Amino acid sequence: MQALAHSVRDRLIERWHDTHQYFKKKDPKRIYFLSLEFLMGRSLTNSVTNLGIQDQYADALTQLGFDYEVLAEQEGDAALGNGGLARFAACQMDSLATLDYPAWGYGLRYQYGLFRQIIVDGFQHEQPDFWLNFGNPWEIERVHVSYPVKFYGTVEEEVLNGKKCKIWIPGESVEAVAYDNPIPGYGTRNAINLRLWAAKPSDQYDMESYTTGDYINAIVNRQKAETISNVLYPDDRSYQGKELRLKQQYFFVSASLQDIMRRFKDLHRSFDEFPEKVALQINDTHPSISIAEVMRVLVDEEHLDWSKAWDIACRIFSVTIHAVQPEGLEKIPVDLLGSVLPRHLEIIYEINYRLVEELKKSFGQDYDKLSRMSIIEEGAVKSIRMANLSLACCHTVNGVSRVHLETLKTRVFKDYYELWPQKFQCKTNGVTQRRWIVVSNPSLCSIISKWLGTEAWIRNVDLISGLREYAKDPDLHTEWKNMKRVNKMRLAEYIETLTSVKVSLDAMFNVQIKRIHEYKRQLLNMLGIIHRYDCIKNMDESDKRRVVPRVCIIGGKAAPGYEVAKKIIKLCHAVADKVNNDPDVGDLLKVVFIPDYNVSVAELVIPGSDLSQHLSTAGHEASGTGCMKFLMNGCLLLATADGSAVEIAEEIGAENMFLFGAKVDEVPALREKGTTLKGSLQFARVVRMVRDGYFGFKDYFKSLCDTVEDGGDFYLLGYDFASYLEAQAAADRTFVDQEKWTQMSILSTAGSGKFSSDRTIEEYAQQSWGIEPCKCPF
Ligand code: GL4
Repeated sequence: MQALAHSVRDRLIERWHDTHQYFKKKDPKRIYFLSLEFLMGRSLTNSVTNLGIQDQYADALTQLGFDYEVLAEQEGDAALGNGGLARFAACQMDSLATLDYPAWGYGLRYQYGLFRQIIVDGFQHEQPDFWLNFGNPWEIERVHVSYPVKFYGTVEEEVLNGKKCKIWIPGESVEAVAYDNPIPGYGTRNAINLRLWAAKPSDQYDMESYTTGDYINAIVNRQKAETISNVLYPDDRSYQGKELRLKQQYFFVSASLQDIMRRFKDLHRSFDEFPEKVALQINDTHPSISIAEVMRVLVDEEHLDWSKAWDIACRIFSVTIHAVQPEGLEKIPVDLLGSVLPRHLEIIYEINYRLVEELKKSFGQDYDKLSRMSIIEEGAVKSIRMANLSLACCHTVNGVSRVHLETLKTRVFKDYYELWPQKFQCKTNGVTQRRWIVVSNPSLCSIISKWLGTEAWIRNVDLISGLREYAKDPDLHTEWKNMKRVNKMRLAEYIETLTSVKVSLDAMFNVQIKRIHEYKRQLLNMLGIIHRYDCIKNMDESDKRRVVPRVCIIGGKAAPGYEVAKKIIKLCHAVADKVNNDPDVGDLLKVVFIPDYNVSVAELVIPGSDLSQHLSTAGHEASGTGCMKFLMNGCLLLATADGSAVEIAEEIGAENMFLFGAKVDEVPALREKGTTLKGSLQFARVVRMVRDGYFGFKDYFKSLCDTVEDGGDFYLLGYDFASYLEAQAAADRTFVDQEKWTQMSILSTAGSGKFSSDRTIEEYAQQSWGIEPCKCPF
């Protein structure tokens, strides 16, 4: 595998090198994509596919006595991210390369990726992911590309050319070393760069201790420097008020901006041209300290006037918000920021002062509004609102689905929307069909190309709608069903190897794979399964013959400190234990928890699924991208009208999916009603079964049951339960009619074109970044 990977890497490097020479020669405006997380998964098959050399490699390996697929399976995942946000960043890189945009990705090269999930007696345990232990063939270490990144210290005043200015005297310096990861486009020679920074001790680091003889301490301090890029925070939503996290953010932002400015200065003298050459994309609020850093460099180091520098900053930055709730937005305590980055704190205060003066012109003395819009949050812990910093500066603020943008406009950033409506834009997420069809479902890929008579859809996915014409064609149906069966067989083997559970290929494979979270309602899924189990137990043999057999597959990681999510994982296992060993049930129902869900597991599970579930309480999933991958693979969707599912229904027709549950605008009123809302009797019964210890662990599950009862049902499981069961029943009825099911499946794939990250990237390029393709000649 290593040898194979190194050989492919050589091909990659040629293109990557040529692309950068070409970009340098043409000097187009570049997009720099700053993200604290990239979930790249495996690289081998993606690279050989995009380079168009898969057949040659497979042949050559056969001659050497190896099997390409077996080798490809050996590769581990690069898991430098948590979930959807990070995988979306990876899909965007693929589209940027394929569409020939002059783009760079910047992030952190974590020593430990997202934890590995192991299950012991049904409980999640976390183990570190030593993904770099045997080296990473896909990266190129650039020892000569390194920059010092400074922390702590003090700010002093200096007089320069008769003008007072501030200078930062840092207290600590850490070296950022570049590791380059080539990202090949498909059907193009372009290969762009994802540059990840690793922290190394600086040479000047604490030289004093060496000279004063404090040798041991000097070495311990050197080691501390490396901890900055050591570990990825494993929680994808709540903000951690941690010094290390802030240092990670500033570390990658500072190194990236030094790199970007160096590249700019190689060819340009004046920063007046900066906005014509540079677009900076802030992926969620994590990199927003870059705004203060750009101001610091332009004002303190390049000696530009404040207003000139601010004008430049406002023209280069755009941000995408991925959160739904105001609580999900990052706040950094003022004391912490002031200690780690004292000059940046001053700059943020200055930005805020000018912002509030500006706001007063529009809102007068409306102090409530002014305090809501301020970058500084007063309160028990005085904090910096990183989202407000981004809003004040960025020319574009993007939401990730139409529903999400509406939430940003009407709730989360209402005041800002009223002031600057033109900044707010919708860029519905997408996923790359290269990885999610071509790489992970080669049989489907061949079918699509055969029926469309072209492979052009791999670069121009709108063509995929051409399948609609054949949605009723019996020959296509046969091929489609065969493809699904083969994929299910592969998945069934995987399930048996991992869990020893044998599943029937005739059953409907019903899947929910994603991070475990209360709002994603894996608990609703489990309660639905318990209801189904309970029904089967109470049936006579003739009723049983009418039951559609189901394999319920669940997978996902819970953040290590998230107790409720961990209890849900345990409940999955407790229910699985009972159901799978019940002879009354047999093949009518199987429950499987797939451990250590990650990108490569998704590549296996998605093509083998019949039905996929997206159950977030309406208004809570900003977009969701898993549903798009299932859609592309012709799996039917059972979903709430939330995030991108609303747009999917528009594309494929609501009649081709199973929608259920309260709508976004109904949710607040339902919550108001609170205790007066009654879940159905069926709901009460299944919760009681868990409470009474039917699946064991009675005391352990008590608090989990409490979350959905006694008026505390914040995510409205009780309210949505009846309509959820109805949607499940509708799925059963349709599954019995295989022709109808297959037709809906074909229409799902045919309607998935809009949900390609190629479309998303084109929208960003045109509406936010103002960049043009720059195609390297072959
Ligand atoms: C997320 C959203 O929760 C998810 O709906 C969205 O699809 C994704 C990419 O935009 O971003 N936000 C966070 S935080 N994690 C996510 O996965």
